[in-house]
Amino acid sequence: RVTADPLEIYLEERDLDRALREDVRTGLTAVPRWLPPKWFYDARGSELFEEITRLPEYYPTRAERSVLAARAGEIARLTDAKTLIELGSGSSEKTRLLLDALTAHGSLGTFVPLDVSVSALRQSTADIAAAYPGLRVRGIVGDFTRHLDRLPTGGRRLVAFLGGTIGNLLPAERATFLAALRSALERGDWLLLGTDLVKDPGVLVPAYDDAAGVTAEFNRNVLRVLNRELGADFDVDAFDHVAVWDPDRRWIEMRLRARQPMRVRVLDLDLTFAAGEEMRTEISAKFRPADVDAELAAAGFTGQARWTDDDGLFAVTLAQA
Ligand code: AVJ
Repeated sequence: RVTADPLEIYLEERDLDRALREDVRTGLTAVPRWLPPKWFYDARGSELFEEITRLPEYYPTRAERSVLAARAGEIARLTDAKTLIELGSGSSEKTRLLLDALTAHGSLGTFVPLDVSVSALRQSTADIAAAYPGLRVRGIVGDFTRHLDRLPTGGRRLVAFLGGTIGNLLPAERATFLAALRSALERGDWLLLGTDLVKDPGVLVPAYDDAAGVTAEFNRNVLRVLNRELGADFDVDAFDHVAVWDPDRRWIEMRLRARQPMRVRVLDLDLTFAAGEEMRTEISAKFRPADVDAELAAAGFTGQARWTDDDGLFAVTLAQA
């Protein structure tokens, strides 16, 4: 490698380890048990997620990409952004549409992807630095709920939070996150927010319970992470993948269901699972357009524009701080 390592590491190994232990202790001793979705994304989990985005049932990635393909030029003109920051950037694959448009528009100097997955960031920063010569690429390994104060400051920033990842936060966490993001920004900076929309459960549920079983493997991967990182002894294949639509809270809930009674040791915990016991591993909230406006307004953003794909599956909203 001739170029300098473009990653700024804010999530040190021991930091990550401490956060994982805390989450596991809190979540696995709660009733019902739960685990936060960010621990899905080790190298294997990030690959499985990329595989999910190519599944026929998983429409959000394709729908959002079609919006960005149609609107990236308009977004570049409206924002005139010098710095593009991407939260939860993963592979940054769809972000290339924004990078292309902002580069053509001529305003962009720096791209700052932030993600918890070191492996995904190493790959994406290297790929993007190679594809966009002249662009400064500064990857940040971090948690978007904790490291907003580490974002670069100054000069017409556009923060992209795509993929519907905001839906993985609980409503109260979303409000806290959006308010923190607003206060990390200067008036006039921009937020481009991707949100999946409420729709027929006949479309929603298969997107989180695909026929090929990739989402099931992705879900079970969190147990593999706990086994490897904490020396837990989960019998991973004894847990079934469950995806349910909650029409009142308007979110998809992913769970892992113990197929038989089990005893699991993790940290200093000795856990008993009953047959059929479920633990929650992710929520993925779906929005009505008015919900997005209300949540952005409550955090101090002004709505500027919203676009959806031709089938009305997914929304991309541009708001200003
Ligand atoms: C990328 C986090 C938004 O919630 O749809 C995909 C993750 N989980 N299938 C989502 C996910 C199950 C995805 N996000």
